[in-house]
Amino acid sequence: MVDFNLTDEQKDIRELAHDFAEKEIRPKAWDYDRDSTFPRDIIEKAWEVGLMNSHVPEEYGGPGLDYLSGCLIEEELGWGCSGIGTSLMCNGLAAAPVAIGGSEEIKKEYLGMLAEEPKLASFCLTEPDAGSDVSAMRTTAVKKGDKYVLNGTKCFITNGSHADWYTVYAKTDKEAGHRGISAFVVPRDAGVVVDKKEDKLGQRASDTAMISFNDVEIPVANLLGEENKGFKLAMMTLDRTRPGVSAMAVGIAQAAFEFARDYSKERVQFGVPIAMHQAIQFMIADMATKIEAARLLTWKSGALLDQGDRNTLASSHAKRFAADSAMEVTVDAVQVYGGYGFIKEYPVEKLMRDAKIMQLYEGTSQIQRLVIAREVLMPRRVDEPATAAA
Ligand code: COS
Repeated sequence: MVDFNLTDEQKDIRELAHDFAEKEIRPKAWDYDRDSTFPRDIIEKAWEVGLMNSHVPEEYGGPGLDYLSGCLIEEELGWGCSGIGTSLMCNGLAAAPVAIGGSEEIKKEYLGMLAEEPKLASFCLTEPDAGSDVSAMRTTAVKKGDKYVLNGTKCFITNGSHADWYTVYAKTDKEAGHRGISAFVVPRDAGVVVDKKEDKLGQRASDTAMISFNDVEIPVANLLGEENKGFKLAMMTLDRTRPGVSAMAVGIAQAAFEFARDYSKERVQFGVPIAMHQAIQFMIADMATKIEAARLLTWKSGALLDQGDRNTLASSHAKRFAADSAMEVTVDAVQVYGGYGFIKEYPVEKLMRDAKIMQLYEGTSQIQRLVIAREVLMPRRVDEPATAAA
């Protein structure tokens, strides 16, 4: 039976996240965006109130929340500021492969670290020549005795300049394509080098860095899952994190919608508030429908995980639709503001800039369409059950 009601716990966590976004994020969001300020102070507060590391299981000290609750949190943080929200949620992306593939010792050490202190972790998949095409990566991990030695460069790494540890994908068999990739946990002090911080169009409060590994040695115990099975681990991770990205896109769209709705009731043209003009009403109506539909797809993609079902198709539907809708809704919000929408003194141009990355990171809108097309055109190609603990 389909039930759109949230549990009392889910309502409470949503309220906590909304309250946090309103009181701690919103007052600083536009300044941090302008100055590209890393929100360390907000990260510490969010960690303190329990809004970080949502899916780290209780046995490793985390809150062990369900995926739908994670989506509720991400929507509210995205409503507050998606740049700051991305900084807060990035640990989830790095932690998922550890939770799925790490040994008991590795989980205790690295997931435990996130639960014990407001530490940060980054997910390192993308490279300058390997974005959508993950298999084209060039970073290598060569086994030497009881160590792996890593060499290579990763780019667009969220929280890369600040992370305490990194989940890194590297080739362990250069000839084997996607079947030659393995995943590792790499502590920062193993010798990770931060090459540069990117200057971005949007989400300017989030840190996006290029990092490199030059003969970085890590113990063989830091391998996640089996050698050469890292590609699947990455895909299973993205299945689990795309619902949260979708939720953040819904949050951006919701924020833009609220600003545009309120402004349309205040701004007078031709003798009446512009909300009285059908041209504006239809834009507001379309925004509302897109947000509602995106939220429902997002909830479904999270709820499937909570039921232990595979959600590859649902998470690509949600990510594709929510990201594209956030872009459309924020563009329309600027339109409702007219010329003022183009001015930085008004809030909506930031949201339009922030929305763009939702169509790019964690798989572009085109990659989501590719996944959807494969899933609907071909029989199911993978049969791993989802594990709600990850
Ligand atoms: N769960 C588990 N396994 C999966 C999977 C999933 N969701 N999707 C694919 N696989 C498996 C396949 O079953 C296949 O397994 P075999 O080795 O047994 O054949 C293997 O992974 C390779 O799959 P596929 O042939 O589909 O790989 P492609 O190289 O065609 O790549 C896409 C697939 C394009 C979907 C993938 O590379 C991708 O998601 N790219 C985007 C990456 C991304 O999001 N980057 C953003 C960086 S993170 S911020």
